[in-house]
Amino acid sequence: MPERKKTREVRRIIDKLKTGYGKTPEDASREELYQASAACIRDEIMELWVQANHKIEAEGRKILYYMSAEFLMGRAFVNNMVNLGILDKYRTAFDYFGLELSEIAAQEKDAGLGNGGLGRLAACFLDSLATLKLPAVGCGIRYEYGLFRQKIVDGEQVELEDNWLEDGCVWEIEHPDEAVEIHFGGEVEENWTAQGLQAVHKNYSTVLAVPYDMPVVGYASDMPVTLRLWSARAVKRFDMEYFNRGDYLHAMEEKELAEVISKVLYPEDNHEQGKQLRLKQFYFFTSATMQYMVRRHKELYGDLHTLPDYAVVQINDTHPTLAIPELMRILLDQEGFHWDEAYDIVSRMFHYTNHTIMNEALERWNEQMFKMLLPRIYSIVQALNEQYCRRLYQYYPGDMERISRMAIVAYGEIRMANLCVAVAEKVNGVSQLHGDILKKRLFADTYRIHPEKLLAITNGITHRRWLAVSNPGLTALLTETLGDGFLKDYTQFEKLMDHVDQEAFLEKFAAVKRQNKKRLAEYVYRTQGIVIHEDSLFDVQAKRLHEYKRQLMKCLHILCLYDEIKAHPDKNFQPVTIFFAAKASPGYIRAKNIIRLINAVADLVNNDVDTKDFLTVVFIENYGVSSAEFLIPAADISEQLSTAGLEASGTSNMKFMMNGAVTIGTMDGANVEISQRVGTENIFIFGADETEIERMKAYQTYLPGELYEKNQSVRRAVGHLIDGILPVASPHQFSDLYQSLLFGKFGTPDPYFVLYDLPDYIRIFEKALAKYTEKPLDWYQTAAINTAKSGYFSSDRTILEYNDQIWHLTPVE
Ligand code: 26W
Repeated sequence: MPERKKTREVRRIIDKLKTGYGKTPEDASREELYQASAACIRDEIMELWVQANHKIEAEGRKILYYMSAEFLMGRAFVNNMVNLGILDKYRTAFDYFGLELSEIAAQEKDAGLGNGGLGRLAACFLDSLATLKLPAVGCGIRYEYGLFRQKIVDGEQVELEDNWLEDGCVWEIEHPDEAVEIHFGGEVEENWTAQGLQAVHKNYSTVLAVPYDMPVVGYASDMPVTLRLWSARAVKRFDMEYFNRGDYLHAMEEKELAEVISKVLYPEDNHEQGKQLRLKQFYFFTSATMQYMVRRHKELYGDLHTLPDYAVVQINDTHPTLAIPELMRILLDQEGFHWDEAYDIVSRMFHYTNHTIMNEALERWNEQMFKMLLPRIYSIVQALNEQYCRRLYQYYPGDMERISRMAIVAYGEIRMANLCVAVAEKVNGVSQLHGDILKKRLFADTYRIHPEKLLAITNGITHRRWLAVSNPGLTALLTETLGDGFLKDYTQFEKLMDHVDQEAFLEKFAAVKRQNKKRLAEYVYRTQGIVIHEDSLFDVQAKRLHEYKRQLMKCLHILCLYDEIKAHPDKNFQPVTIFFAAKASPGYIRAKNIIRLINAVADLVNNDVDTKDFLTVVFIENYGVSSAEFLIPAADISEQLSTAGLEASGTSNMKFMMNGAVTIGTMDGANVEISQRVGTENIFIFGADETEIERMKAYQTYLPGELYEKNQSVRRAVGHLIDGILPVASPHQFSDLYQSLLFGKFGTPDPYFVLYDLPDYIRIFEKALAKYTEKPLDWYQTAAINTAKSGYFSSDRTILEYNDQIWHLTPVE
């Protein structure tokens, strides 16, 4: 038995258990041990947090308001310990109690307050802001329910509630004293006064916004930033008048109606529905944030004319756009500013990041609904629109078509991207290719007038969470090889290039990968009861389910492999395990059917005696930050299959690369930049590029029917969708997918070009597989080069670029 020392951490945890839970370590549950130790860690953070905020205020620093409808934070426990540099101390403490750190960490529920890339990016940014000591506050909604939990039942996705606050959240601090009022509905009365036209908002209903603050600790930094999430609360918790009359239901009604606003995250990604409750959510948190920003500035500096010197707002996609007219409203109606004066302030504070060019994702609100719900904001948006169109007329005299295309309000709709582009000082895309597409397509009309407004800042990921927390094995190897400087300084990843020619190093690199594959296999067995071959090649596609991401193409590829193996029953193939992890939006019928297909394909190949030794397909349930932490470090191949031009950046591509997976991908989003950095010999690029796709669209030269006729293996694979070979109850289950590939919709062929790219994908996969099988050392060299070149994709680099080009904050030392 090793000697067990009663360290400072052990004593603190015992103390917390006693004071907080009335328990001793012997009778405490794991949940209570988690709560108590998290509370100890929180105490350490509080010291830093209080000091940092004090310093920012005392020194009069400019701060960033990073506004986002989503923050996909995941768990904070291990991440906080890594960033504070106290992980080993607590590991030793858990040793003392005879517990594994991972068991305790698993007690925490993921903060899953986001759908996918956009929400996770916001979380990575906060880590980097804190690490770089830039003063910032993330502002969003404290959804009571995060993104649904996913179960697969009989091959189909079933959505369960994600009650992440069930056991409370140790990291958040409620500030009821800082609650603000949010006003909905009613009408606007305009009166002429000595000061000019005054708008008065009347007969509105009020909801309270109560802030909850969470510290986000940076790596080796004494300056945590704040994540401020707003929760909706009724003004009257309970209507006594109704209650006294015995009308109990009515007494609760108002409360329920108010609190539904922050009840649940919309499970939509890259698809906008224009629902009224969603508009309420967005006005709710933008209004609360603007009121908070104005109040804070007045308290600290008195005069609102200096606001742009002390505050800058980044709008994460269009969801927080209402912050713009809301700040106008506050300045005009509450602070007595004239329009021009107010506009001058507002026009110097906002910057907008676009994350998608998909038409169906662009936010537009029905004008009537908008006017009913937000009458005062509506009149301000109208005025902004008039001013903007008048300005446009000077640049494009008489070109009414172009002006109505650029207008904020037109055809009974309010277009949020146009509002952002009209008012924001900078508008950025999230990869170089995406930035180019914004300039030449989506915002081309603006680019011609204001070329300096548009820029591209390539996304990044925090290498603390996506390496130090999720891949301790590789982190240890890098630390042993390079020292631990790379955790703070992303440029040091590059030093790994000096080692990628050494066989001994590559052996160690491979051993780490094997270890991570073993860990994933255990996870899959523990959570889903599935046994996988640990020494097969691990091929992973993990991302939201969307047609443009082409999980369907990967399914067809598996069916091709299946046919190939069946055709050669005596041949030996390299065993491959193919992992899918994806949530589909509950209303996205075709996406859900693709999940059904993946599971049918899995049933087919996993149970066929000829194929099951060579081919395994696994659908990982409930993809989220925590499952990604198991999945990504174990991948040999990273699948990035989007139709060129449609994935704005992608960020999982960066996470996989950093963890030593080799990418198979199209020339899309940040894949382009990954390929430039690793060199074409260290990535497997396939398929049509963006120009080729555009050409096919313009000249209508994509003829899937012909490709289908020409290519025998493609024909066979596509045929399997309807030939009854797949084990599903209805023979028509996948007819819709079959139709979509061959005939598209309304006479336009499949806009995702699946059958166009499939043959090239089959070819490149074979090439990758051959390298893995025949030249393992070369393979691991390629994998290590991917890690070595991944420093550029640290969100530290991204944040430094935002700061240089947009925010101009100074670090707090
Ligand atoms: C429901 C409406 C809606 C529309 C768009 C919800 C969410 C969105 C997001 C903008 C979708 C999204 O997450 N986009 C992804 O953003 C990532 C971070 O920049 C990029 O890496 C991905 O390529 C992009 O799809």
